[in-house]
Amino acid sequence: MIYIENIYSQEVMDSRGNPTIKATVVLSDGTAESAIVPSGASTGKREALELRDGDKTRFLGKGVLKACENIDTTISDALIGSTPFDQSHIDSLLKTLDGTSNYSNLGANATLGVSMAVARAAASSLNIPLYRYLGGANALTIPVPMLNIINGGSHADNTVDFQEYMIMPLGFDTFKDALRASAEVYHHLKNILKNSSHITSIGDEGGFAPNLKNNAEPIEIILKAIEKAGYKPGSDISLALDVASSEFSEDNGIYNLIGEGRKLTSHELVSYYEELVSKYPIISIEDGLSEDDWEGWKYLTQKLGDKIQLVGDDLFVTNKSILKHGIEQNIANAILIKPNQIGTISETMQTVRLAQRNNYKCIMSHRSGESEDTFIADFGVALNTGEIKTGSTARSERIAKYNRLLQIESELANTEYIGKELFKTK
Ligand code: 2PG
Ligand code: MG
Repeated sequence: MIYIENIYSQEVMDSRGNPTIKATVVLSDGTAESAIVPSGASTGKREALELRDGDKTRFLGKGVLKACENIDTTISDALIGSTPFDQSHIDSLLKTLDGTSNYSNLGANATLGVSMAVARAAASSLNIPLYRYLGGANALTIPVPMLNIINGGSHADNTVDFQEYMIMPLGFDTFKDALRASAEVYHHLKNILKNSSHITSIGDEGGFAPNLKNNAEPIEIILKAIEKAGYKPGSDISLALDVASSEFSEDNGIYNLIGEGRKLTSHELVSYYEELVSKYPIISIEDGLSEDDWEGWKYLTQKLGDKIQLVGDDLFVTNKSILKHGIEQNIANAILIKPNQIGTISETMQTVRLAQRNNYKCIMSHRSGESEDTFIADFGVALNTGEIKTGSTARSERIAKYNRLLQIESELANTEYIGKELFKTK
């Protein structure tokens, strides 16, 4: 019987130059696999706890040595000897060991690193790809990418309030063609920005971060880039926004669009979205209202829920209990899936199952602080999420995931790229 023989960790670096955790799991058959945990900047209040040392003399307080120690001692002591082939058992052990609802003892960065590394080691020991191990024979859908090509908000130091302006290449038959078209749009976008004397430096997720006069201007420029690249906005390539509005909502419920120099109520912001959606081919808005504005979310869903995808990220934080409340109250119609918001692979899968049972769309997602780890590419295929958000077509930590999806598409005989049917009924 194959069992977990050793677990250890290392403090490594993420794409923003901050430390993060690499966990390694060694099995009794000699298999050794590692996983690196990502980290967010615009984090939701109710996310599982990311344990940081707080020692200002190292990495400005962001070290993760305590979380590493938790892996090397408490977690490793409890898991050594267990089978790696029962992910749900491993993850319940982690949950019980921590004893809190949000991993505030061990740190969700510690538990997720181990949870991912166990899954990877199990797949590797069986000599099957990770997506096949996690998803079985039914794992065949290559997710449609949401590519964040203009960055604003807390991912860039520019004047744009909305955090992410994404393109969704829906009108293609393969992921490969969809990605090529997206890269072409990205290059045209760069030329357009350059020719109009905007800076072409990039933000945390590889999108450009120009200073623009309002939050609609990025949309206009992206539409030009799509056309310049020879594609049709709205049929070949549609637009998606992550407003990340919790970042600019004030305690009194007012949304402060600093870049535009105006303050809006929740209802006024919804009217602004209605205007944008009627004018432009926007098919998805994420975190349109803040994580605390559930009344506003109800209104937003009434107004736009049958027209476009409304995604809860900070709102649901990949948490099945919070998602359940959202479903009961008819809030949003899609959920962003970030494993490190909830702390283990099994809990992430539970949330996806709940969403899928209730016809909420799921989008597998990276964090703004990433690494070369490609786990989410396999995970998105495994769970048939149909959509993935993992940055623009630049920066290696983003490209690593797209390249992994290219590889999966090429090695599988009967993959499905479902861009054309994703929003058919909308
Ligand atoms: C988001 C994410 C990823 P962060 O808000 O959706 O794009 O950003 O990881 O900073 O929360
Ligand atoms: Mg978000």
